[in-house]
Amino acid sequence: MRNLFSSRLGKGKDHSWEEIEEMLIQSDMGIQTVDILIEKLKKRKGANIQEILKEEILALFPPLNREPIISPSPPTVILMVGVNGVGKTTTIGKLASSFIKEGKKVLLSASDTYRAAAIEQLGLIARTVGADMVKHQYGADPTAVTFDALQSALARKYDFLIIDTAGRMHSDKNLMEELKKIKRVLSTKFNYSPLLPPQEVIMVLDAHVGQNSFQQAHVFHKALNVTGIVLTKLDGTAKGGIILQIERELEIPVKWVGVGEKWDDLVKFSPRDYVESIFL
Ligand SMILES: Nc1nc2c(ncn2[C@@H]2O[C@H](COP(=O)(O)OP(=O)(O)OP(=O)(O)O)[C@@H](O)[C@H]2O)c(=O)[nH]1
Ligand SMILES: [Mg+2]
Repeated sequence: MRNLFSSRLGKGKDHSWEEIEEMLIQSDMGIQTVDILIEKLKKRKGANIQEILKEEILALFPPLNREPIISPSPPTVILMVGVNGVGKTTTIGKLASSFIKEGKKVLLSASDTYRAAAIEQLGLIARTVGADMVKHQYGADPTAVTFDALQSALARKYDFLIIDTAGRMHSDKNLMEELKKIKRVLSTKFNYSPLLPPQEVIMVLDAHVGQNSFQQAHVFHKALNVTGIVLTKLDGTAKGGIILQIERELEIPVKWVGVGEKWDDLVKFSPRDYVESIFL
């Protein structure tokens, strides 16, 4: 993500609009956003194109609430969803670790009963960060595991319950229905808080995927009403412009970004920091 534009927008260089447009498109912002940005840039005269771009990109971010939603009565339930391999389970470890550092009690639900070794992977994370875990056998109904986990979180007074789910393509109707069922069971059977569980439906996206992430988010949001996005793997060469497109067009706040594989490699997303980082 770093140095995305500055090396190509050297001071004192002249750039055609086509060049600037191409550069913005390559950042994954989406054509619509790029068009708006180019229109705005054309209206502004000034020698320092970098500074103007920074200001205009920042101004395009909508005023969304990017703070985590916390239930007034515990537990706060976080349902993690997304396609295969994007970093859902790793992000659960990062979130659990940060909550535990704040002195909170965290329970994990091994509701990915499908992928080989998924339960062991979550179990290892739980042991490492100091969380507890509810699990069933492989092949068990993920809704049943989730049900047990929330019952247990209520009975044993956990502050957070984080639910791991199996990766699934947004185009797979049956698996999307399964997620809807998990969500429905949480909010209809466990009415313990004015904010019905799950308080957060967090969709995890991989920054390397680029434009297809927008499609994924669109479909998951329609099915589940996603409350926040985590964009992972921004430590690589990915550009992250998709953040702007998702916030503008779907109005889902990006709450965190993943910047590595260690537990503390999860940072709260801020548009200002993002804009500064792409112009380093
Ligand atoms: N570099 C980097 N790697 C990451 C980040 N987040 C996750 N990963 C890596 O991405 C890979 C997949 O992570 P998982 O957490 O297992 O992904 P998942 O979405 O749970 O995968 P499935 O359960 O199989 O759908 C692992 O190798 C992680 O270490 C990140 O922010 N940066
Ligand atoms: Mg996983």
